[in-house]
Amino acid sequence: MKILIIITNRYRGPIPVIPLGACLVAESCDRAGHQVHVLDFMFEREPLHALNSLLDKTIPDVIGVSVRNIDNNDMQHPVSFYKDLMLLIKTIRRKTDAKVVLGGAAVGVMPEALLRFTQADYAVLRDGEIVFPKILEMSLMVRMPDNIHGIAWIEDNVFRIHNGYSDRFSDSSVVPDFHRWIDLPAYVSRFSPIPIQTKLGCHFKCVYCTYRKIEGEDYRLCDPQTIAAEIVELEKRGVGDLEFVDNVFNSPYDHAIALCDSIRKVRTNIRLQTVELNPLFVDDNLIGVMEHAGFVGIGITVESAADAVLERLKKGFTAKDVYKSSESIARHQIPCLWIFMFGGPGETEETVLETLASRKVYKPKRCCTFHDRHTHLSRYRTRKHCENRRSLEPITPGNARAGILLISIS
Ligand code: B12
Ligand code: SF4
Repeated sequence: MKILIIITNRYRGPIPVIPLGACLVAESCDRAGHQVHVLDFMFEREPLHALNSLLDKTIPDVIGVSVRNIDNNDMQHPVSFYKDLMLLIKTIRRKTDAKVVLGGAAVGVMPEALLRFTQADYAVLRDGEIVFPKILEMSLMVRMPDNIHGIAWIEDNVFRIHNGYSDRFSDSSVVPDFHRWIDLPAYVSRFSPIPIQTKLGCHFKCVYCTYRKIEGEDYRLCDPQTIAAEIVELEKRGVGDLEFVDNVFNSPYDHAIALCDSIRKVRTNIRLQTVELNPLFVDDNLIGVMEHAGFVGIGITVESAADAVLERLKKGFTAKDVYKSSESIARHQIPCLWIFMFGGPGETEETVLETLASRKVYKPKRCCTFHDRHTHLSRYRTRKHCENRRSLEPITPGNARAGILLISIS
């Protein structure tokens, strides 16, 4: 079959993210014997024009639409990306009878709303490289078979869903040959590291998190040696920077240790990074093996160092764990990005001050605060509490409503 995969993401903040998932889907369709074309909107000046010209030349049987972001998650300057899908779908419908299948992280978060909004034929909730080729197998797609897990559709105005997860790491590749599908140099020249995923699933229950909806609660782990072998291949192809995009890098702890050991053994020079450490599983052993594996930067999202807030956010760790992890990190050389979020449930003047006091242990060299213009927490003036920092925007009285994000580098 002729397949077109459209990568709709054009957002470039903080970096233009390399579309790992959509490329994995393209490659698995190719392996299944389909004729695959990828249209990446990221660097297209006029994306709809590019789509129109393509559809003038060739009519695909099925069009997969990859949707990563619903919005920009920015309360001060909100942008809704999903609205752009309307014109895209209209263009497709005007030019072709192709079935339209939505996929991507956004679809895992809100499949019904996106199906209803776009009127697409099907939504793939996750694991696209396994699920999408199965949909293609039913060439006419007259009805959905019961044995495909991870799809949804609207039938007689009723939302239908087949939940469930696939064993993604069993036989499909972990890193696609990006050059075949996208303009990789254009991404790399804008400081985008190559993304790699070593696990799916998270058993924590943080109240604000969508990741379990996308990936599930049960862990699905990739064999550490497979990842190490992929990294060797990537280095041969000239890759310099790689980022682990796991929901939490260091849980399960044993998997993270085994992974770092495997990477250390293959002696790569690739610069590794992750911003997804959980303080509960940070100790000297972990940071040591990460340094030996080639990590040049890490990030830890603790949100708060006050028990009253951590408990209400259901983070699954305590302020004591935050302190313990910061002591371990401070004993090593690796630069660490500390990410806090103020204004969550249970936040008071005392809890803000408690969290800011933790800087004495992790000793930030620089701090930036991003905050909602109208948050009443503004009066706590994080600026006053950070030493040697460059504050992007001081928090001033009178610019208040809900959340402040504090990012510090130690
Ligand atoms: C790692 C990550 C980041 C990293 C990316 C680092 C990097 N080098 O890639 C950083 C921190 C930079 C980042 C930034 C942002 N992120 Co982010 N990120 C993630 C995270 C944790 C993993 C994404 C990932 O790479 N997954 C691995 C790949 C393999 O999976 P995938 O892309 O989803 O693809 C699979 C399926 O979706 C499907 N699929 C994908 N395409 C297609 C196409 C078809 C046709 C089909 C059938 C299937 C299909 O199959 C694929 C393979 O199984 C997700 C949450 C999550 N658990 O998914 C959030 C997530 C995607 N991010 C999100 C957001 C909002 C953002 C930001 C806008 C935040 C901000 N304001 O800065 C930016 C946007 C960046 C950009 N330029 O687009 C949201 C998107 C949903 C929403 N609410 O809008 C998510 C879901 C988290 C959340 N808040 O809910 N992010
Ligand atoms: S640990 Fe991370 S991925 Fe897991 S539920 Fe909490 S925020 Fe989500």
